[in-house]
Amino acid sequence: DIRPVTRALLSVSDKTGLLDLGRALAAKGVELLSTGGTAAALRETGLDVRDVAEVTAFPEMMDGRVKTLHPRVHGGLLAMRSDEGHMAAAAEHGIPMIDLLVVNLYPFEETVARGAGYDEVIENIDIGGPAMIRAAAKNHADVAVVTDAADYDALLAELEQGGTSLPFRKRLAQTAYARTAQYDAAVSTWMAGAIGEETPRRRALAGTLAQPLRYGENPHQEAAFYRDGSARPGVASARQWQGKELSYNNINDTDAAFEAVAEFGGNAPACVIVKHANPCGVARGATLAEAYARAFDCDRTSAFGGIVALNGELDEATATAITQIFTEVVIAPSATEGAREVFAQKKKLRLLTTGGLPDPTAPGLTYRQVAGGFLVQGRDNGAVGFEDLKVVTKVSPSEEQMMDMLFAWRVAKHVKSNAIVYAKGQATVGIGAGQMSRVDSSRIAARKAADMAEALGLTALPTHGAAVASDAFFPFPDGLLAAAEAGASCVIQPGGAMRDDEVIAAADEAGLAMVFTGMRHFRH
Ligand code: 93A
Repeated sequence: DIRPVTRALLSVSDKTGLLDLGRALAAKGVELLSTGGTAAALRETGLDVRDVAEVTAFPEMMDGRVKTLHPRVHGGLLAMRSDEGHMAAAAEHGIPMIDLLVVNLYPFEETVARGAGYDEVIENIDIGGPAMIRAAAKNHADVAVVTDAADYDALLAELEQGGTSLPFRKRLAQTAYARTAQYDAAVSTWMAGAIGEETPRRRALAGTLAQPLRYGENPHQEAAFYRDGSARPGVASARQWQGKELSYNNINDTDAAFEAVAEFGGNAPACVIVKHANPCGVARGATLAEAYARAFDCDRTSAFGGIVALNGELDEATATAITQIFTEVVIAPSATEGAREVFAQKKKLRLLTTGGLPDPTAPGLTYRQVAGGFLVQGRDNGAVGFEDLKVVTKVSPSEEQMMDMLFAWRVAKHVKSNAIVYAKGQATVGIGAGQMSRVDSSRIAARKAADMAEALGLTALPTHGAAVASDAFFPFPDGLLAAAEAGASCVIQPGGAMRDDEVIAAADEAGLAMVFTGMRHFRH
């Protein structure tokens, strides 16, 4: 199953490694066919190249939109060498056999990434390249197709043995189809954004490999990180200034932290500390350093080895405070030189800057895999403001309570369900995450608040007078009563339970103020 290569077609936008490859092929006596720019580059080094235009007897036309889309090209890629009929047709129509195809596509993803306009992006949709790649990959029984410069060396090694082997051609074909699938998915994703139609119902799933990861959630799991080409500021597009390579869990946690901090906009300092994809401390402050200190105070134990997300420029004072304990990753829109110098002392600490904050209300899609399929949904971009809150109790909340309730609510959106969040003075004081029962989450949040009081030597429980948020409605009064017992003074929750009346009555009885958001924030 070794196939010698007598003729190769090279058509590449990214000309990395092209000249070495061309020289090596020519040295083995391979005839080189090429399109305009590729042919010119090869000729410049003195290589003999035949223009595809000569083979097709058509010039490249329409600004290059039609170069290789011709039976003399596609016949040479698709003809089964073992089929007499195919070979007779090729002979009759003067179709030369192409044994090797080397193509990389118009840089569509890069063009989108640098913010090019609609028409320029459209012009960078490659048509002839994917058509040839798919043809050659289908016919891998006879033809080798290389779509990744990283495979040039392996190709030359195969040719040393007189030709390409079938297993090698199969692997190349599989890589080739992954590339065209990614490419079309990138086009579809970009178009969805361009026309404002980011619907989960018509979505191609694919991404571009950003980096292979050392391992996955656990060391025995293989893993890789893909970019989906979205322009959203975040961990996927961030610049890493220093520190160890990001791990799978780092990326997941950093994303959770940065998405959560973006909830507070960029106008006033805010900080989120995340552990195991859940916030363990969230706070606003007069300065970023103060916001960090207050977030840290919520749960000093869990913050150890955590991920810190900031909504503003990391400054020296905040950087210094962060380096006092072991921190895995810090992510912020930007960082001052002074802050970077402080971090430079901590070689392992990863610092990421994103250039901006994502818009929490922006549309987009999220994915989750289940056995045999994917679940796709619109991002949870729901946000409530003061005007959406409905007071349902006899007691009306004060302005300060309203602010704390909304703060707790925004945090609860980023806590795994069942989520219960206590907040006071624009800082969390107790977070209960990820329990199967809402009452358990309430109890845990209250216990965390008691731990905080002990750690900080507070005389009163920090839940005293706090706002409490629940990501979904209280089905029974028990969860709410647990919050009242812990000292909460006001409650924010979606409402809509069958027993809302009972829950409201219990709140009135306990003298609590309660508001309904009319929106739920499950996060599983
Ligand atoms: O505009 S195209 O879709 N029309 C074609 O017929 C065609 N054939 C190859 N683009 C086409 N290509 C692409 O041209 C290749 O995929 C490659 O990326 C690029 C190489 O062009 P050049 O050799 O002129 O630099």
